[in-house]
Amino acid sequence: MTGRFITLEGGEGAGKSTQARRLAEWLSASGLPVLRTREPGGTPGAEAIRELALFRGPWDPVAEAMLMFAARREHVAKMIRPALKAGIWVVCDRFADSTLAYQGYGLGLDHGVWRRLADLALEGLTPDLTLVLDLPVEAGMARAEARGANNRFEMLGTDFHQRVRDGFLAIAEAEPERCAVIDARAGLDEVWSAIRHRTARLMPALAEAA
Ligand code: T5A
Repeated sequence: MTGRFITLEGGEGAGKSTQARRLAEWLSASGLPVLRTREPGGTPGAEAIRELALFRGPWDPVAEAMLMFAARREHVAKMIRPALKAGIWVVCDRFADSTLAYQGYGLGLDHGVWRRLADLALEGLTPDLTLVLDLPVEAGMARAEARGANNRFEMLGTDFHQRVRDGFLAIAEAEPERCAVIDARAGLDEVWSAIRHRTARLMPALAEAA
């Protein structure tokens, strides 16, 4: 049996990394083999592209999307697909929806270009479940600032981050079967409970543990 592919999406400071860790630990404690990874990054080559994409630039929006998809292609080909094929559940902190939200909705990249890059890089790979952690922009930026270490995107203004937030909500609305919007304003435990219950729908044995 192949593994399941779960992605966490959302704006800055929404709590993706924190909840991805909890989710991976919970799945693992439920007896499932789990790989937790992140984007851009995950493999040595993709981590090198992450440095370019996040800390150099600014890039032309198409070039920036190509960098994200180059990293993603490496990640998918060398880590995600082999893991899924081996029956491992993959929990990924950001994936292709981030490119549509940030480079597309945020920076104005044509959505058709995103589609073409996604077709080329992913060859049909789609997450089984995407958890969209939704938080007002100011609250997310405050959490990200408190955590420290700004990348290039975190320093863009409120208008940009509002377009990104609206973009994630539009993506979720267009694909309600795949995407679940989680209200990330709540405390860590409440957010985790919503994530656990939604994820449990992927497998009957998990529903008992949720
Ligand atoms: N990007 C990425 C693109 O532009 N295109 C792409 O295709 C891709 C893949 C990645 C950057 O790259 C851009 C988007 C990003 O700007 P990153 O460092 O991976 O950079 O940044 P983020 O993914 O945004 O990571 P953050 O750390 O900013 O946000 P998280 O992971 O959502 O939040 P987390 O878990 O680190 O939490 C932040 C702080 O808030 C607290 C945590 O303890 C932590 O201190 N917190 C809460 N506090 C109160 N209540 C809660 N419910 C909380 N949840 C978390």
